[in-house]
This record gives sequence, C-alpha cells and structure tokens, in this order.
Amino acid sequence: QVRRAVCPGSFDPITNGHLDIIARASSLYDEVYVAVMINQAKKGLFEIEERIDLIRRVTAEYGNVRVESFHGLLVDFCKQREIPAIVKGLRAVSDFDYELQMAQMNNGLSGVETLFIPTNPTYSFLSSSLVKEVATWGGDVAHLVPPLVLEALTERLRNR
Ligand code: COD
Repeated sequence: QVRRAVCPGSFDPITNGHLDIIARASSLYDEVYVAVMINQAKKGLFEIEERIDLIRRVTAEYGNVRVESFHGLLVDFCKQREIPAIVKGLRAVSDFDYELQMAQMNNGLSGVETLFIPTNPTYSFLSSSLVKEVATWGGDVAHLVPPLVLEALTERLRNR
C-alpha cells in the first residue's frame, strides 16, 4: 500500500514556509502531491502554470513530490487519486480556527484526514501575500523565498 498525502494551497508564489512543509511531508509519505487549487475569484500575481513550474523546479530534489493544479473541491482531488491525508502547516493560533473548520468540513465530506505540522519558527510570520507586499515596495525577501522564486518575483514586479 502506497502512503500518499497532499499539500494544498494557492502558492502565489511558493515560499520557504511552504517548501519546509512539503519537504517534511516528503520524508513522512511515499508520495506527496502538491495541489495548486484554482480559485477563480482570486486573481493571482502568477498564472497557475507559472506557479506549478516554480514549485516543480524548487521541489525537484525530492523524488516523491508531484505537482498538479485542480479546479474544484480538495476532497475530490483526494478521492480521484486515493489520497487519505491532507498535510498543512500551522503557523500560529490565528491559522487554527479556519484550518480546523476546513479539516472538519473535509472529513465530513469524504472521511479524508488532515494532519498539521508545526511551522518552522523561522517562517511563522511568512505568507505569500506578505512576501508580495514587501517585494512590491522594494523590501528584501531574499531569505523568505527560494532564489528562483525571488528572480521570478523581481521580474514580475518590474514589469508592472
Ligand atoms: N509555514 C508553514 N506552512 C505554511 C506557511 C508557512 N509560513 N505558509 C503557508 N503554509 C501552508 C499552510 O498549511 C497553508 O494552508 C498552505 O501552506 C497553503 O498556503 P497558501 O496561502 O498558499 O494557500 P491558501 O491558504 O490560500 O489555501 C487554501 C486552500 C486552497 C487549501 C483551500 O482554500 C482549499 O482547499 N480550496 C479548495 C476548495 C475546497 O475544497 N474548499 C472547501 C474547503 S473545506
């Protein structure tokens, strides 16, 4: 029996915080799916294909990580691929309310379990939206995202 898990998110763009959770999940499971969930109401800075490309490149060193996008419910992504577990990072109590709601909703919908990994404290304040905001105004985010992502971010913001 292959043990599978999914790390879902928007990944607009992937940060060192995401990457830390994906790496830790990859050491716990045989196969880890990274699911870029498509939210049409939220126009991102990066297109879905760009996010996938960045995630693939920065996770290439982990042989058991697969990256896909999905339009729909996370539980359906899980059902279609026989994934019994969702792995999420928990940054602070502020994440907890919403994450608990989603975990309980997803479990009620399909029986899928959610496992939380405590965020590396180095990244507990880190989110894609703060990275974008700081970078937009010229702040240094080099320690918060992989070098490839920093390059893409700088390029994208310069052309705005
Ligand atoms: N450290 C550790 N982990 C982190 C960090 C960090 N600094 N930052 C983010 N993470 C982890 C968290 O676990 C977070 O949940 C995940 O990475 C993704 O983060 P984001 O910001 O890219 O993504 P979100 O929060 O926008 O993702 C929300 C989902 C897309 C997972 C959610 O909306 C969803 O499942 N949508 C699909 C539709 C659906 O099924 N809806 C019903 C839900 S009950």
